[in-house]
Amino acid sequence: MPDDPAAAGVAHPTVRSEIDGGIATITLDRPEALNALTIPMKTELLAAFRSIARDRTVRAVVLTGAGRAFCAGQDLKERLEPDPTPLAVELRERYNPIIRAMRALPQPIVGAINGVAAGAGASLAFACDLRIAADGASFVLAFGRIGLVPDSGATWFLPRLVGPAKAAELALLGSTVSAVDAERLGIVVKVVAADELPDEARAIATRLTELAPLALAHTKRALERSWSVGLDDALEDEAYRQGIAGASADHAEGLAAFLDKRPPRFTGE
Ligand code: LHQ
Repeated sequence: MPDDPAAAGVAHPTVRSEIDGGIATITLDRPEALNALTIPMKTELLAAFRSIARDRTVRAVVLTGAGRAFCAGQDLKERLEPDPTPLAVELRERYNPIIRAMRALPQPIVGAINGVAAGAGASLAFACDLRIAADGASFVLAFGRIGLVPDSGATWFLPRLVGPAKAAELALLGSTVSAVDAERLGIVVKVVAADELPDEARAIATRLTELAPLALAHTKRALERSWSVGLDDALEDEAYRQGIAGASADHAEGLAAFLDKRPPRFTGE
């Protein structure tokens, strides 16, 4: 699959990626269809994450949607076009690489959930490291309503975010989770007024840009790994990662800044 959206024949980009002050903001940009995911859009989104992964000037990422929705999941109208890609192939070749790229990204991703996140759109939100939501946002596990199974990581993320009992309820009943309930369940860290969401998301991302990039990348990886290993392995993994972080220039800078009573200036080295 081409990495370059232009090579994929994309006339009007449906994913915007802007970098400013060490923060990459990725905006899903098909508001007329509630940012439902088409093939070009998935190609562009994957390309955006791959490009950010290589960009050492980016310290944090914000993922959001244009208009009133975060993302309505798979574009269902595209599925009705002649000869659609079989679903298993679509997932393996287009959705799963995006989820893997998000989880493998060294930089933390803040999901700024501006509106409804449905189906694979909810999965995209779950794949972020942190989420904040606008007060009108919601999460809809819409898969069952159209005879499908939760996908793009939803069955993996959901029990980890909300516990097995609530995950079963949400996945099986496909209930809509309001922003307030999402905060109560721990899916989002904060709910804010819609017009405050971009600034709030940027404020969280800015805090992340002020931390040591290497340590953040290892923290993200260690948290992820903790789900598949026992305590013994987790302890060893922490020791391994701390060995790397402890030998970094950023750790020396953190110590020096503490002693000097000044903010640290981390470089990622
Ligand atoms: C849409 C969509 C949409 C196209 C709103 N597609 N146009 C992965 C692998 C491959 C294939 C299968 O699926 C998957 C995973 C999935 O993502 S499955 C789940 C797919 N998503 C859904 O089932 C959600 C469908 N959408 C809805 O249920 C509603 O639109 C929600 C609850 C998101 C929002 O409802 P409303 O606020 O009432 O908006 P609306 O329904 O009026 O939608 C506004 C427009 O957006 C409308 O277009 P129109 O031209 O009539 O104004 C919709 O057709 C369009 N739209 N979702 N997924």
